[in-house]
Amino acid sequence: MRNHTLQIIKGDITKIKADAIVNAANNSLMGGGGVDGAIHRAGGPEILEDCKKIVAHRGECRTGEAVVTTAGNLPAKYVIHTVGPVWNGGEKGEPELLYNCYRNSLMLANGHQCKTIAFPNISTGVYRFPKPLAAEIAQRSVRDFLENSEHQISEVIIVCFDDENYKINREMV
Ligand code: AR6
Repeated sequence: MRNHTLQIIKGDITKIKADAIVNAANNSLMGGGGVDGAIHRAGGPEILEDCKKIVAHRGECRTGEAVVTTAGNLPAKYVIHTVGPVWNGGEKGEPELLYNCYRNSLMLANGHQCKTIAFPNISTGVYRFPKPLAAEIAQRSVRDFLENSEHQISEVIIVCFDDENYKINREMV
């Protein structure tokens, strides 16, 4: 029996009241534009303070990996920061790295007793990952995790900000 769902919605991830929301960060974890900028702006300075502690303690976040911080003033409990690959033609391991972003974020959320988690369309902005391929990888990684591992996640939401990602992701479910 399936006791979990994958939902595709259109919206702003900073407004989502999930146990964890995922940030499409960069290796420095020091903030940036796009969804990263929106999360730090809406969540306040506590998020960056946690990021600085993580970097001081264990260095930058490698591409495909994920770390967790407070969600500050956001309605979520945690922000999971993951670093998507920059698209460089697809022969530099980009698909596997993007797959790992979703998988590692889900594992970290599960380890923090999260039941609900929301993702943006990682790497499809300034990192230029082709949106249809990114959608296929995102949904495959989420489904592989939900169906093939021991976990307590009941709901995964992919929050699309732009119409193009929304359409592509909806048609792929
Ligand atoms: N809610 C949900 N999705 C959003 C929001 C939002 N508020 N704002 C933008 N998006 P990008 P990347 C979508 O560029 O490609 C940053 O500077 C947007 O429509 O934010 O992984 C980091 O610091 C797009 O589909 O992330 C890194 O340096 C998606 O978020 C770099 O950008 C991802 O676009 C990461 O690049």
